[in-house]
Amino acid sequence: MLRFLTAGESHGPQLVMIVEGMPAGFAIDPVQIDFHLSRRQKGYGRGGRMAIEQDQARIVSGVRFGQSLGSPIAMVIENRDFANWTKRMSLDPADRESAHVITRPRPGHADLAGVLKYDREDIRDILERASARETAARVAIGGLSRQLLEPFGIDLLGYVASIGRIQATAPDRLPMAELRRITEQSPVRVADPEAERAIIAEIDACKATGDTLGGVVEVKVTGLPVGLGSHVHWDRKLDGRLGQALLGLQAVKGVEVGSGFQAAAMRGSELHDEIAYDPQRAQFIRSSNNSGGTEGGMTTGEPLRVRAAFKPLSTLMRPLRSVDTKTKAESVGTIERSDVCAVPAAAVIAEAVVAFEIANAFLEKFGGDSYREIERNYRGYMEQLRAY
Ligand code: EPS
Repeated sequence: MLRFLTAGESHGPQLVMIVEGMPAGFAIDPVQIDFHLSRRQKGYGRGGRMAIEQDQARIVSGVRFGQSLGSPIAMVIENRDFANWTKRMSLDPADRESAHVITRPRPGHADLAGVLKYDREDIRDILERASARETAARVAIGGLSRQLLEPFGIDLLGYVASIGRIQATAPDRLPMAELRRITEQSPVRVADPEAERAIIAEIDACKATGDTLGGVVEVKVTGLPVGLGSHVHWDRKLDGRLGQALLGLQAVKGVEVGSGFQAAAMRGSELHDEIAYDPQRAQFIRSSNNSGGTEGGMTTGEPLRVRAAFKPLSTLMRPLRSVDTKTKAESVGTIERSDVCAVPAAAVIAEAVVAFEIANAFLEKFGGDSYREIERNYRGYMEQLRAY
C-alpha cells in the first residue's frame, strides 16, 4: 500500500512530504518530478506568487543512485516567498505583537469555519494551511507515483474541459500524444483554440472587475490493465478512491467518472459500452467508453476519464460581504494577493492525485517489494488474461 503525508504552510519555510510504500528498484528521476512542478506553476490567470516561486522537490530519503530503496521517500519544496514572511510566520511568541491579525473571513474560504473550530483569533492561522500552495506537494507525490506506472506503459494527462461558462470541445478522439502536445502549449490547457481565446478574454474581464473563475478539468489515463480496484467492497472501488482524492483537493465541489451526471439522463441502451472480442489481440474491446474506463469499481482496460469541478477562488479583489469576527460589525472579506483563475494548474494537480491513486491500485494488484517482483506479477497476469 502507498500512503503519504504532507505538511507546510503557504508562507512557511517549506512543504514537506513523506511517501511510504514505494517498492525498491524503481528508477526515480527528480528532474521528472520538477518538470511536473513547473507545469503546475504555469497557466493564464495566476497572480504574483508564481513569479516568486521556482518549485523544486529535494529528495531527502528513500532514493540512492537513481533507484528507490523501498524505504519512505521524503521530499522538501522550499517556499521562496518565506523570505518575505519571516516575522509574520515566525516561531517566536515575541513576534505575535507585531503581527497584523486578520478578522474578516472570506465567504467560500476555510476562514470562518476554521477559526471557530480551531478556536483561533487570527484567520491567518487557518488560511495558511487551507491554501492551495499545498498542491505543490501533491504534484511532487504524483510525479513520483507516475514513475511507478510508466514502466508498465501507463500514461496520464490532465487538461481543462471548461472555465467559467466556456466549454472547450471534448478532445475524446485525439491520441494521447497529440492531446498532450496541444494542451501543454495552451496557456489555459485546452485543445480548442477558439475556446482558448474566449477563456483568456473572460479571465481578463474577471481580473478587471476583481472577480474569480472556476472550471472543470479532465484527467485521462491510458495503458491501464483490466481489473485495478475491486467490486467486492466499497472502499476498494477505484471510482470511490478517485472521488476522495479529487474532492480532497482545495476548491473541488464535484467529481464525475465518464459520462458522470449526464449518464443519469440517458437510457441504458444509449449509455452502456457494448462488448466485442478482438481475436488478434486476444482481448475484449468496447465500441464506446461512456463508463470512463471503470465498471464495478474496476478498470475495464479502456482509458480512464475523470473530471473534477473547481469552484471560483474565494479571494476576491472586490470582496463579498462578511462580518468582522472580533467586533461582529458588518464588513467585507479580507483581500489577499491571489489568482484570478487557477484551473489550468488544477488540471496538473488533478492528474497528480489520480496518478497516486492508480499507483496505489496497481501495487495492490501486482504488489511486491521490488520492481522485479512486481514486473513478474504483472507479466503473469497479462498472460493469464490473454489465455482466458
Ligand atoms: C493561494 C493564494 C495565492 C496563490 C497560492 C494559493 O498565494 P499568495 O497568497 O502567496 O499570493 O498563489 O498558490 C500558490 C502559492 C501555489 O503554489 O499554487 C490560496 O489562498 O489558496
